[in-house]
Amino acid sequence: MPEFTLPPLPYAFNALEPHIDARTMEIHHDKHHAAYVNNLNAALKDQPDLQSKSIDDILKNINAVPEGIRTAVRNNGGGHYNHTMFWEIMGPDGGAPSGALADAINATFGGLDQLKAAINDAGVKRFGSGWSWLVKDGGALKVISTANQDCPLMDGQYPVLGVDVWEHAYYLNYQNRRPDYLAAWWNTVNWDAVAKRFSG
Ligand code: MN3
Repeated sequence: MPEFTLPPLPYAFNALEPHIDARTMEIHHDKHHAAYVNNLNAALKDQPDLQSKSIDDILKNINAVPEGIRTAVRNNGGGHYNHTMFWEIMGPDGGAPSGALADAINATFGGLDQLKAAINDAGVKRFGSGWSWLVKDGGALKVISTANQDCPLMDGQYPVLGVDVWEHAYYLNYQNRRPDYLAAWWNTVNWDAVAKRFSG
């Protein structure tokens, strides 16, 4: 049967230092993300129809998942998708938004600094665990946050960029200082990858 698999991290564990430390990246990818993949496969073990779908399609139609496994698929399927995106939109080379993405950020938020402030604010205000996102909602860009591993795809929105604000994403380096982690995190954003998601 087809199974979901843990994608390899597209750079070394220490590639995002000093902003995100190697040990955090190793645990986050090899333990946390791996567990979401394993638990998703376990939840879908008797569901050949769902096994043959993409994770995107499963999340977009989360209410079509049988009730008995829906919470497990929501949490672990969301966790799989969200982390796959998270690794993709980070990288050691940084850069800045350009082209159509930069234009849309300027038109919607007034500039990159304002977008960062909105994402950071949504991330700081997310009580407990979750994510802060830049999403496409119809034709519009919006900043939202979600709880747990909920994914914007579940609400018909497309995640252009998202930052994990679970403590496991930052606790070793930043302890309880989520605002400091969020401020540093922007140094790790791979804007070319974000632009691909924006135009895709
Ligand atoms: Mn995480």
